[in-house]
Amino acid sequence: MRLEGVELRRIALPLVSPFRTSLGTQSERTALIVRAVSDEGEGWGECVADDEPTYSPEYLAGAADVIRGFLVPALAGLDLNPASAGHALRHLRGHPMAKSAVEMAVLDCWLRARRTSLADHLGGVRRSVRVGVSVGIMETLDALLETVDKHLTAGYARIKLKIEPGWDLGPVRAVRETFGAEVMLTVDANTAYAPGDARHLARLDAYGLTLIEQPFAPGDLHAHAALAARIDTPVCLDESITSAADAADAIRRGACSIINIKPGRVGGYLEARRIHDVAAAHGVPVWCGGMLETGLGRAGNLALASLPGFTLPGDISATERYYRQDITRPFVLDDGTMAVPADPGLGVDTEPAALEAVTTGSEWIPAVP
Ligand code: SMG
Ligand code: MG
Repeated sequence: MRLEGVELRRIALPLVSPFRTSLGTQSERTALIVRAVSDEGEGWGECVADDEPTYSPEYLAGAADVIRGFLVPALAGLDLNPASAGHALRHLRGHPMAKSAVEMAVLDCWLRARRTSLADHLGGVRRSVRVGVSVGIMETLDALLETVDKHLTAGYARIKLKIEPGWDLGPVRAVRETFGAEVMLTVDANTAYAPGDARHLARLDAYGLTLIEQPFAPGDLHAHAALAARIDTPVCLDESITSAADAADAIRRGACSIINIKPGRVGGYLEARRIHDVAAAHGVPVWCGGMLETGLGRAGNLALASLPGFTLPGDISATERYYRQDITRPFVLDDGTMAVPADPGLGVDTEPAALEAVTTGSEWIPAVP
């Protein structure tokens, strides 16, 4: 398969409600949508970088620049398949979200031409996956309880609470006491704590959490290992893990016993599968994280979450939890699960009018070395 070029679209999708984490508040999802055009057809990808380099060092304008200046030229003229595309980008350091977006579009294109679904290509074993919802930091406990109630009533299989200093023990206690011991509950700090907060975080042990996600800075595996040794709640890493090598290192050092896998953060679906394989070899459960994806990323993430090691519900919620109008068909919740797309490639199409309506800019990047 030969790449002819890539159409890069910038989109802005309003969120149904603002999403506050320890990193800041988001009220719309801006993203880059990649359409790869080849001699065998086209494929779609999505870049999950944010406007600002807060969650990770990448940001959308930078990702567009890297895609235009380095990634598309590196793929030009090659005989492309999933393995050769990854190989051709390996010498370019960093920029996993930009790489993931391009790989996703190439993979979708290649799989559509071969009538194979992404789930089958990755080795998925489930037709539907259990999913959870990530609940942002709220103004009041009442607002939090009302939101959690709505999601539990909808049937979500797990609730994740965003936490930060000043919004941790109280909200967790309130949710546990209100909704009972059976609710699968986790917390995500997005690096908001310092190693000296370990004693405070250990108090979360009282609430039977399934995991605590990324309390400390991405590079501080030592602090995560020290916390893991001190508390009963399993420590899960998100921001710290950007490759299968990182995963192996973190597991070996005792810094986590669970891993959140996001294709964008780790450079694509193929590296995501490698992390799954490394974790499985160590008996470490994984789950699929979310970056407020459009339907394109949601489709791909459902395929990834159908792999056998994804034993915990992921941050893959129904479309209506994020957007009134997505750029694909809506994804719906069914008894705490979502269906894994079975059609070729991502198994979902963009809806041209919906995509056009949220496009704020576009460019054509011809594949020339
Ligand atoms: O897509 O449902 C979703 C959002 C899940 O909480 C979520 N993502 O750290 O796991 C995480 C956050 C990252 C995005 S907010 C900066
Ligand atoms: Mg996280």
